[in-house]
Amino acid sequence: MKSFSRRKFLQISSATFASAAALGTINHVTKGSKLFAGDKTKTGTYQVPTYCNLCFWKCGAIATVKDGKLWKIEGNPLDPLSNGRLCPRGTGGVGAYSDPTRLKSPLIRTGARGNESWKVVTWDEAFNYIADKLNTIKAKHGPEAVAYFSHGIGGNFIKHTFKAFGTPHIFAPSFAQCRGPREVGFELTFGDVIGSPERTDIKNTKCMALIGSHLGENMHNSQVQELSQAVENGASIIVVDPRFSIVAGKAKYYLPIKPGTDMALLLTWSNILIKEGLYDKEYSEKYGIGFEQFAAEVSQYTPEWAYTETGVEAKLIIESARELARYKPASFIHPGRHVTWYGNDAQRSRAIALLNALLGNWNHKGAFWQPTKMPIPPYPYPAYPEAVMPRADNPGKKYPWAGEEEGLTNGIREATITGNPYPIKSWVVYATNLMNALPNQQETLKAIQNLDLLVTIDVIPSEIAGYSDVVLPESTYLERYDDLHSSPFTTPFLGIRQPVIDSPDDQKPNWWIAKQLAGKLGLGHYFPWNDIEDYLKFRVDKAGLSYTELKEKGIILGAKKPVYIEEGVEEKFNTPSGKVEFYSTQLAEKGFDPIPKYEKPEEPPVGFMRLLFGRSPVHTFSMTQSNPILQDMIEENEVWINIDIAKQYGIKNGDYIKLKNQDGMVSNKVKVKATERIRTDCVFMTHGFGHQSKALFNTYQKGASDSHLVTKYKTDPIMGGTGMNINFVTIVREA
Ligand SMILES: Nc1nc2c(c(=O)[nH]1)N[C@H]1C(S)=C(S)[C@@H](COP(=O)(O)OP(=O)(O)OC[C@H]3O[C@@H](n4cnc5c(=O)[nH]c(N)nc54)[C@H](O)[C@@H]3O)O[C@H]1N2
Ligand SMILES: Nc1nc2c(c(=O)[nH]1)N[C@H]1C(S)=C(S)[C@@H](COP(=O)(O)OP(=O)(O)OC[C@H]3O[C@@H](n4cnc5c(=O)[nH]c(N)nc54)[C@H](O)[C@@H]3O)O[C@H]1N2
Ligand code: SF4
Ligand SMILES: [Mo]
Repeated sequence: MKSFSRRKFLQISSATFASAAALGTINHVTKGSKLFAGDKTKTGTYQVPTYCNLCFWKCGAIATVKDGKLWKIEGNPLDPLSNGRLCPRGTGGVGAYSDPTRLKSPLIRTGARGNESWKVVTWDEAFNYIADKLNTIKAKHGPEAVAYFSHGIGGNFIKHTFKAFGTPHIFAPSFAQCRGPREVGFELTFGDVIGSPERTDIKNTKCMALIGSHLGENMHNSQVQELSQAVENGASIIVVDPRFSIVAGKAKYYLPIKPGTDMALLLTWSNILIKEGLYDKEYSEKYGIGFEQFAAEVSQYTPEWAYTETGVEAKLIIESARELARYKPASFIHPGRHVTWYGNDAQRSRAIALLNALLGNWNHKGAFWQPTKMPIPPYPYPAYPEAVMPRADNPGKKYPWAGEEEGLTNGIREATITGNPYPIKSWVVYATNLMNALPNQQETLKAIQNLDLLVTIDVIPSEIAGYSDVVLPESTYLERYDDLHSSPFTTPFLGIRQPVIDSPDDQKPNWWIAKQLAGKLGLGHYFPWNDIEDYLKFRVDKAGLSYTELKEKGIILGAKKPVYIEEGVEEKFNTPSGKVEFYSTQLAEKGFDPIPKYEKPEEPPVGFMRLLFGRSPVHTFSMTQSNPILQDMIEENEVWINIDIAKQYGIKNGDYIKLKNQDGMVSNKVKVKATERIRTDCVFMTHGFGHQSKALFNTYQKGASDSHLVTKYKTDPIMGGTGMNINFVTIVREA
């Protein structure tokens, strides 16, 4: 309670809620004012509309430059994602520019991998080195031996280079380490995915249940703004979390669930809705298939039984179920986002989808909307070469519902370690810190040892950069153009990212890197445009929109389309049966449970607690801890420990301890937050701290790294994602 950063943490969190409600009070650009897009020769003050890159939500933003200096970044009021307000991270974007740890020039490794010793080289030398190695690998092993990893829109152009190179191995951690199970669970049930931004109608809801999703710490801007609107409108919020999160403080019902037992709760809620006749009977009969089997299956899950599994009182389970039913169809169970928890995550997501089906809320106001998107024609590139070999990340389609677009990061790591089904010899890594994003760092290191070439393109010297053979410094988002942004949302829109200020050193934008590298690889014809603006203008023109207007405003809105199913219209579902699949024949055919079942989670060994983790409201993953502005707000993470457990160990708030996991892995020292706001069987810390890269000198070893302690993971048999909430830790007192 007394620690400085804890006080700040609470201030920030409540300020976020308060300010999200107070839209329009900030001093943003008034409509019609002239925006001098990209003009860096101007003295005085000018503004450039762009979109944020402090996380992958891509809020429309307006940067102000004063006498050649980057001054501030605010939300673009035209942008439907930000509504003119950025989250604290976005506002701290100025610090991405001034980060003292930034990579300045291309580097080639001189010492052993991981030693972080480098020689500075020119871009040409770096490209020659990379192209030479890639061509050798291609000649010997085929293009499939190269894997490209990226996260976020900035990876698009280099992705194009590697598709042209001929590899099918394109990866992002956002599937197998993040939201993959949710998309699979919903697709199997409704025939459609949730997508990003989530198609949740938080703004209009009357009742929403959050299963872990810690909105308010998870700062995805639009959702947090909508949440604060919902709270203001008096919506009932139900929070299910072993930890009393920030949003739990806004909840009507808080269910302090035993970690890993959510399936018991979800199936029991379903049973209550059916038994008490509170579900949408007409909807289930008309649109559902296998409802009878589902009802029979869940009838075994009683609230009294659920109490023994979840630790949540039967009365609370019943009341919260009734609350959800009371407001249907304007009530829903939020599908969550980071759902790779226990390895049965696709089934848990299916249980969430099925509960929503019982509420008859799919594509209904106050629950889920149907996405609309501004159609922007793609650039007419030559066709990519066909892959000769089948993918190596999911041999024999062992995981039938593994996504191909984002691939199985963990699967390709496995193939790199074993050489099966064939050798993988190079990783090219753009804007993802694989050392921290993937569970089990030792496995990642093992895979790296088998590579002939590891290239990282980053803005700062991340951990994965530290193990790379070549490191390429990218210009930050404030210094570059990027691909056009049109996400599926409630309003179709188009956004542009454009340079606000010059790069301070020898950093270059991703599109330039992609094009140069393609040239060196003999693939120059895949980049028929000369300059990024030719590319952007071409696509915007083709869409029948004005490039000049886009540059000036940053955002162009499309015509609104209906986002809810209209009253009386026959609903359609893109499942094999054309119905909402309470019973999944698809799953049954592949040998999986057609209806989700409860499995007991593994218990912690004596003296151990489950390691849980989540988001810091002012940081993004492991990418912002060195940002001076955000660091000033929160410099290190804390470990939440139940106050009674802390007493048993004789530790108090503000003490430093270490954590040791079930495999003997010991963390950095980390500050204790002894609190009643967490159960006794788990501890919690925010992800991304405890950096091991020495070159991140201003954040090196500050706080502890959850990634370091996540040595164990459980692979989801349906989609291949990595459940990571299955590690246990014990407390090691500092001497
Ligand atoms: N500030 C900030 N915001 C972000 C991000 C960021 O880096 N920084 N990243 C974004 C991204 S990509 C993602 S995926 C999201 C992730 O954010 P969310 O999807 O909202 O959250 P999770 O990581 O799933 O869950 C963390 C919460 O789940 C609780 N929890 C842990 N185990 C269990 C359990 O067994 N049962 C239940 N019911 N709860 C449990 C934890 O106590 C914690 O409150 O955040 C997004 N927003
Ligand atoms: N233990 C553990 N593992 C997790 C999670 C967790 O909570 N705990 N969360 C999971 C989730 S939900 C997700 S989505 C993933 C996220 O995983 P990642 O997307 O890998 O997230 P980061 O670790 O922040 O790595 C992002 C990297 O991009 C770099 N970067 C930032 N901006 C730019 C840019 O403009 N250009 C370039 N070239 N690089 C840039 C950053 O410096 C950083 O090194 O991690 C997953 N893994
Ligand atoms: S949610 Fe925050 S960090 Fe992410 S894009 Fe929006 S303003 Fe930037
Ligand atoms: Mo994520």
